[in-house]
Formats: sequence, C-alpha cells, structure tokens
Amino acid sequence: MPEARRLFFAMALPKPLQQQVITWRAESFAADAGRPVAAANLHMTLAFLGEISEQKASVLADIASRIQSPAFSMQLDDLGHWPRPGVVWLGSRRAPTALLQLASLLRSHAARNGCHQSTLPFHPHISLLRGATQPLALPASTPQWTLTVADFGLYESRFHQGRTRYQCLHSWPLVSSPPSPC
Ligand code: 2AM
Repeated sequence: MPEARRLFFAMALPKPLQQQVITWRAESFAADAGRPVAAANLHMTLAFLGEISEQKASVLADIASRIQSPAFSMQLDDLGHWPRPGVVWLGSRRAPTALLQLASLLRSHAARNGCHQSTLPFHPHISLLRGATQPLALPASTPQWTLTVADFGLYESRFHQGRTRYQCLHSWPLVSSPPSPC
C-alpha cells in the first residue's frame, strides 16, 4: 500500500521576510523561551490535511488548482502565546477577508474529502517558537511587517534525523486585481 504523507495547504514567507523575522525573534525572546522554527519553515497554514493517501492528495491538488481567489496583503501586527501547544506566533489583528475565504474554502474541501478539521475557529498565524509551555513575556509590539501573498501551496511535513522540514509540492497563483483605470 502506498505510504500516506502528512500534508497541509499553506502560504510561505518570502526569503527576505524570513530573515527579518528570525533576526527580530533572536533579539526579542530569551534563548530558553522555546525552540525557534527554522527560517525556511516559517509559514501560515490555511488547512491541515493530516496523513493522507496519494489519491486524496491528488484530488485536493486538483481542486486547489481550480481556485480563483484574490491576492492580498496583510499586516503582521499581532503576537500571541498558546501555552498548551507551546506555540508563540505572529499574526494579524485584522485578517483580510480574502485570506479567511481562501482558508475556509480549502478547509471545507478538505473536510468533504475526509480530512478531519479542527472544531476550533481558524486563527491564521505563523508559528515562531515551539515547546514554549512556560509563561513568557511577549514583546510589546511587532515590527509591523506587511506580508504580500500572491500564491499558496500544498506542503509536505517530513520528520527526518530529528528535524522537521516542509517541502512545497505544488503552488498556485492567487488572482491579482486588474490595474485601476484612473
Ligand atoms: P502550528 O504551526 O500551529 O503547529 C504543519 O504541521 C502545519 O500544520 C503547522 O503549521 C501546524 O500548525 C499545522 N497543524 C499541525 N497539526 C494540526 C492540526 N491537528 N490541526 C490544525 N493544524 C495543524
């Protein structure tokens, strides 16, 4: 039987932003606050699919390839700590409607194809630290980066030699708005 793979739909961070985030993170959190997520692994999950078969992955990739959803920008102006899963995250105080609609569409297709979806409300975030289960002081603010999102992808999570790596298997463009006539 072919192996199931652990897959999710997500948006990547551009490389320059990855570097800015890890530099700021190193300055802003104590070394023992948690395990820093590797720069190349910084991402925002849209829909988690779990361990799924090749066949199901191919059905979901085909659906994703037909999505016509607008590109968008968002302010990364929010920070939080979830002590139970031990995650410190970066997010947005006002998630754009285009992001929420894209995630909702992907999550409903995932659910219809048998991928269990969390009953917790979708809270878009970029995990910065893991294993952060102890109380910690969050910085008062973020550098207010703007994340411009022009595509999204299907990613595989692999755990190998003690490290998690995320690999983009396919990506699809979001639709850019036409230039304004005036
Ligand atoms: P996290 O960053 O909040 O841990 C790959 O594992 C991605 O899928 C991560 O972004 C992770 O979110 C998310 N993820 C992992 N397990 C999940 C689950 N059971 N439900 C929702 N998202 C999950």
